[in-house]
Amino acid sequence: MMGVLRLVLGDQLSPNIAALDGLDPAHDVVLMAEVMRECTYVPHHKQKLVLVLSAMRHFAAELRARGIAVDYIRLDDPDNSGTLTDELTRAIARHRPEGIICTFPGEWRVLEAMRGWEEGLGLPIEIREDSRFLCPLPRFRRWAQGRRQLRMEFFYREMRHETGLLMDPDGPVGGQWNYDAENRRPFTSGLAAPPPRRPAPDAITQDVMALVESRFAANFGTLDAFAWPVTAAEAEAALADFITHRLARFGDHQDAMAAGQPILFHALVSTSLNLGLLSPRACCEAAEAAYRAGRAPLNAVEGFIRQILGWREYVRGLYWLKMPDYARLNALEATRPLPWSWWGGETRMNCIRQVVRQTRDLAYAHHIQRLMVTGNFALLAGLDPAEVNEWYMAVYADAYEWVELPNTHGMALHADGGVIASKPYAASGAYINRMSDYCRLCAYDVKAATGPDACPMNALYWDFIARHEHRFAGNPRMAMPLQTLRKMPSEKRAALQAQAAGFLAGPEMRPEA
Ligand code: FAD
Ligand code: DLZ
Ligand code: SF4
Repeated sequence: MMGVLRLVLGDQLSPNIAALDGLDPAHDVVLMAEVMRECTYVPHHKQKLVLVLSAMRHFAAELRARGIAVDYIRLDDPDNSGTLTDELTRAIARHRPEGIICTFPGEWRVLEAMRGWEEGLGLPIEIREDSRFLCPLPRFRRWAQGRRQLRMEFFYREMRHETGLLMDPDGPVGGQWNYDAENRRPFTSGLAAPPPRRPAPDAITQDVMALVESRFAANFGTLDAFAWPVTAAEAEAALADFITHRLARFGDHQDAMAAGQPILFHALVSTSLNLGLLSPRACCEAAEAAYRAGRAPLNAVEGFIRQILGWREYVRGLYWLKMPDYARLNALEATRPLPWSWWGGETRMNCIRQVVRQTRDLAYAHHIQRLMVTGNFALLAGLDPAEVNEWYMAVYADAYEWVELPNTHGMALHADGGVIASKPYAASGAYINRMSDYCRLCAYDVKAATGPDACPMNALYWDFIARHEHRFAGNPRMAMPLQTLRKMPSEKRAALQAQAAGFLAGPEMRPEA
C-alpha cells in the first residue's frame, strides 16, 4: 500500500502548489493526466493546447528530476479514458492510495466534478486552497460582504496595504494610489516597441505541436509563431525581458493599439501566471525593484502592479463569489450570433480584422484590443454573451474561466448589469481612431456615421444607447450620451438606427458557417 495520490492539473504547474505540500517522496505519487475532456470543453486555439500540454510535460520532468514519482498519462496513451475523473479511477486501481489531495481548481465545472469525487471514488479527498493568489478567497469574501458596490479600486488599496507592494511608511509611493489617468496616451505615428525576446519551441514542445496538428487540425489558430514560455525558467526570462525593455513605457502606452505591433509594451506574462510558471508577487516585486532603481517611472510600475495585484485578484474573487449564477446573467438581453469574421471570415472592419488575425497567429491580444475592439463590437451589436464567452475562452492562450468570464461577461459585455463596471465600456469609432492607427487603413470612414462607407461602430454606438435608453436613464455615468441622444433631431436618430439595422442584417454579420 502506498501513501497519497496528489493530483496536479494543467494550470497548477508551480513547485509550491498546495497539493504537493508535505509530499512524502517515499510513498506518494503525483498524478498528471492529459485528457480529451479538458482539450475539448471549448475548441481551444492550437497554441493554447500546445502550451498547456507542453508545460505539463516539462513540469512532470522537473518533479521527476527532484525524485518525485509522477504517474503521467499522455493524450495518445491507448488506455487514456478521456476525463480527469476516469483517470483518477484508473490511478486508484494502480496505486491503491489512502486518499487524494488536490488544489482548488480555476473553473466552476471542475470544482463540481471534484466535489463528487469523494462519494464516487470512495476515498477521502482533500481540496486545498490555491495559495498562489495574493488574496485568499475567504479574504475576498470578507471584503465584499455588506458592500453595495464592489469596486476594484477599493479592493486594490487594501491589497497594497496588506502586501506592502509599492508602499512607503506613510502611504502609497508617490502619494497617489492610481496613475491610470497617465496611462491613456493615444497612438502616435512612429510609436514602436522593441520586439520581445521569446523562447523557441524545444523537442518536447515540437512533439506536442505534431500531436496537436494531427488531433486538432480543425481548431482555430496557427502554430508557426508559437513562442510561449513552457517552463518557469523561460517564464522568468520573459519577465526579465519585459522589465528591462518594455516596462518603462508600459504605462504611457497601455491603451494604444497599432497595426503590425500586437504586443507593443505589454508584458506577455498572463499565460505564465495562469499556468503557475510565474508568481504574481514575483512579477510585482520585479516591477517595484525597477522603479526603486530608477529604471521605470511610477505610472508604468503602478499601472502594471495594479493589473496583477488589483484586477487579476479582484476578478478571481468575484468569479468565485458570484458563480454559478453569474455565467447565466444576460442583463442587456443580447442574443445575436457571432459573425463569421471572428473566426477569420472576411470583414471590411480593419480593427476587427487586425485583432482576429493576430489572435489567430499568436493566441494573444492585449487588454484594450480585447475590451475595446472585439468586446466593444460585441456589446454594441448585442452578441449573445454565451457565444462571446466561448470565443474568448477558445482563442486566447491565457484563457481560464475564472479570469475570462468576469472580464468578458462583466467588463466587456455588461451582461452582469454592472457588478464589475459601473457603466458599459461602449465607444464609437472615434475612440478606436484616437487609440490606434487602424482607422487610417480601413475601408470604412471613421468620421461618417451614415452612408455606405460609414464606420459601423458609430451607428451601432447610438443604436446601443437608444436601445437601452431606459435602463441607463438612472445611471449618472451615462448622462452625457443620453443627453446627446435626446437632443438629437429625430430624423438623425432614425437614420442612425436604420444604418445600424442595415449593418446588422448585412453580409458582415453573417454567422459562423
Ligand atoms: P499586461 O497588459 O502586460 O498586464 C500584466 C498582467 O496583468 C497580465 O498578464 C494579467 O495577468 C494581469 N491583468 C491585466 N489586466 C487584467 C484583467 N483585466 N484581469 C485579470 N488580469 C489582468 N486575462 C487572462 O489572463 N485570461 C483571459 O482569459 C482574459 N480574458 C479577457 C477577456 C476580455 C474581454 C478582456 C477585456 C480581458 C481579458 N483578460 C484576460 C485580461 C487581459 O486582457 C490579459 O490579462 C492581458 O491582455 C494579458 O496580456 P499581458 O500579459 O501582456 O498583460
Ligand atoms: C486547459 C487544459 C488543457 C487544454 N488540457 C488539460 C489536460 O489535458 N489536463 C489537465 O489536467 N488540465 C488541462 N487543462 C487545464 C484545465 O482545463 C484546468 O485545470 C481547468 O480548466 C481548471 O482551471
Ligand atoms: Fe474599426 Fe471603424 Fe476604425 Fe474601421 S473606421 S478601423 S471599422 S473603428
